[in-house]
Amino acid sequence: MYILYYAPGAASQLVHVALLEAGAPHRLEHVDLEGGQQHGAAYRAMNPHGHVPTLIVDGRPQHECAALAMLIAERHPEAALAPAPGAADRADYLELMFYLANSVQPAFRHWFYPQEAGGDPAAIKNAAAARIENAWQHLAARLASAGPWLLGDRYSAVDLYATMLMRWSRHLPRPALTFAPLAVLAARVTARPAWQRAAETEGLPAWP
Ligand SMILES: N[C@@H](CCC(=O)N[C@@H](CS)C(=O)NCC(=O)O)C(=O)O
Repeated sequence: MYILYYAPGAASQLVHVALLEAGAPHRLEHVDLEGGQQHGAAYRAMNPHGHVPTLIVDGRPQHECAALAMLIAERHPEAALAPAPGAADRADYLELMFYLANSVQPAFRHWFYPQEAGGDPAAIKNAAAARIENAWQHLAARLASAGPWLLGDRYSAVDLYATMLMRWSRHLPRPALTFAPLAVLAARVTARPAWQRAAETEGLPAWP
């Protein structure tokens, strides 16, 4: 039994949907981010970064949403959330997971928490929005040439991760859904039962 510490629509959503896709038994524990629960001693003892998600795996707290999605894919191969090592599309899978984790999600962190970066918050947000828009261009071009999924003909954790991040852009100057191939991808991913159930459980407003 996994235990997922989550907040609605936060980075924990990737892990929540991956657990549902895998049919993995889990319990949810809500973390009150607005109330600052993530900074309290009890939560920090599990996650010294003060972030969600935290996933308890075999009794141990683990962090980082991308790593957790990859771990779930590895522990539940029957869910087919990732190409197996040695598969032809394994390199693309790793590349895209790390691209989203290293280049795209950190730009969102700058957008939502510009004070962490130091300097002028407006300038930091502008730069973050430009980086995010650039990522949408890159992913949309990829889908246009080799869709319908980001790995081509198979759904994977990459689509899930990208869709969670696309949702985060809904109030940015250039939301992901203004790129037609990304809107198609979001529609496909959000139609899946796992996404729908997670969104309902987390109480998320309809999107897209
Ligand atoms: N690198 C972490 C970042 C997670 C993250 O930024 N979580 C946000 C919510 S999306 C959070 O916990 N924010 C509360 C805070 O920073 O106080 C991950 O990918 O899991």
